[in-house]
Amino acid sequence: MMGSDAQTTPETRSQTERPEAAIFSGGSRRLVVISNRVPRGDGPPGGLAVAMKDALKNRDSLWFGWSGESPPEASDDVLTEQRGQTTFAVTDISADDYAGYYEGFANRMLWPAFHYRLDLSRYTESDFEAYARVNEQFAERVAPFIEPDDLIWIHDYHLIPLAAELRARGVSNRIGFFSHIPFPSPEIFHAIPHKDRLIEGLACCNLVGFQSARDRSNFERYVCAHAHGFWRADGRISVDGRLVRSKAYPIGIDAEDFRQKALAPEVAEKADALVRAAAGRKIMLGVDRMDYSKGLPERVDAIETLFRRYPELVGQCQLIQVAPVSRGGVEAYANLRERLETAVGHVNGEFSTIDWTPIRFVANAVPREEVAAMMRVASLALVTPLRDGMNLVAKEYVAAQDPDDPGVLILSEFAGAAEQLTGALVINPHNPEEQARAISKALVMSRDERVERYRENRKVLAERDSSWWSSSFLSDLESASVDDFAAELLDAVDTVRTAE
Ligand code: GDG
Repeated sequence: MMGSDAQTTPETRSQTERPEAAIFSGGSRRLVVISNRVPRGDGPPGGLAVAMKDALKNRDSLWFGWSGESPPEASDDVLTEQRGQTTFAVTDISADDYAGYYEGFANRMLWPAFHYRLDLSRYTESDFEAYARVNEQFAERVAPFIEPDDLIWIHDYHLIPLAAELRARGVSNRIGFFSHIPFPSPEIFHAIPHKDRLIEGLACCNLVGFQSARDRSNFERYVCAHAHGFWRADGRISVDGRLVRSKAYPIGIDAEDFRQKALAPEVAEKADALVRAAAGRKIMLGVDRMDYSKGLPERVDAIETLFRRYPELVGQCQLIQVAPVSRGGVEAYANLRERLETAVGHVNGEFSTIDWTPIRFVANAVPREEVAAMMRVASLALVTPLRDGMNLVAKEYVAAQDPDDPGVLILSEFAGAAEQLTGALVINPHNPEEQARAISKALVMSRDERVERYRENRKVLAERDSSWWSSSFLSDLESASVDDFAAELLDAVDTVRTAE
């Protein structure tokens, strides 16, 4: 159903009744974060936990998500644990639901489709039912914890319908959603089964955040062309009688913290060992989850092309590719591993000498400090996904560099990071010749040019760090009701003018 500008939804009504409170609230509201995974007390903090660090600092918060347990029969219990000012609340998902929701609809259907790989998308009705059911269960279980003034921030493609489920349960708080992965072009999105449920979920949010301007534009174009949405004068989109603001918030890192990691004494030893093992050869580095979106076979093709086109480089440089296996339960990932190992074996078989192999391939995760050490000593990094929401490796590589003698970042134009890191050598990963040319250029690039490119990238890292990311998202979410208040005033003025 197409919505009208003046339509007041239950949540906008309750917010506009007390606009002063919203204007003067000053960011002290409790934050409710909802994501598939919740940081664990033991173990190192995952990517999302690191990115959320500043958002959680000095404020009360609740972080809700999956416990990591999937027994055959899951109860609807929610276990809580207080750590500092944050309450972690977790719930089980039954084994069948987990298979359908996480491995099924989220990772066999949505992940490939959102990364432009409809050819790899696999749909079953029972997967979607499990996905919908888990979103309903999450809403049912988290709703009792939500207090009237809380800001709610939902993360990622596992939980797209969640906002609609919360609204259906009377939750009228401000809800924000952030998509860590790309939002595909309208033609691709249109092909996704149950796309209307996904759009409904996003439309139930006050704010929807994307990694890049391209993703935001794809979302808005889809909604306006296929879901009866329309742009309002205030920049928001009206869809199904709801108002949603969408905006790009490219996720950042704590660059200084990563630089310190790369400089730590125990890391320096690792770095020295790597340099010694390289015996004067330049190190090219790739660090990626083993995922078909990361352009790994294409990267191996480019290395083969490199040594064919530039035979003088044979024996002079080596690719260290770290690619820890992920999502082992999904077939496309097992196929990728096989394809990759064959391709690496082929290149190594073709070009290796007694004391040199072109590609060192590591399919296991490497400790974070070692990743930092490798980044510090690598002459170039290959970050060449076929599609990527952002790609944090690109940013980490820049952060780890020696400012006086930095390495070169080779970056796919299809990573969200390419909109920001203009000092990189930007390439099309589908073209092995272009990738090989960029590598050869990086290997001989003058120190002046490397420093200049590094400074350009480093500036972006400093200006758009993880703290900027979370605070700008939350401050826009916080002012959502102010937007509604202003919009209602404008509508009221229009009504008076029309009456006159
Ligand atoms: C999603 C989006 C978006 C990798 N191998 C090892 C290791 N890593 C670390 C990297 C980096 C992280 O994992 C990967 O982050 P990415 O951003 O590259 O990719 P996704 O996992 O696909 O993340 C992505 C991100 O969400 C955030 O919004 O940027 O676009 O797809 O930090 O360093 N870390 C360790 N050992 C490894 O072997 N310790």
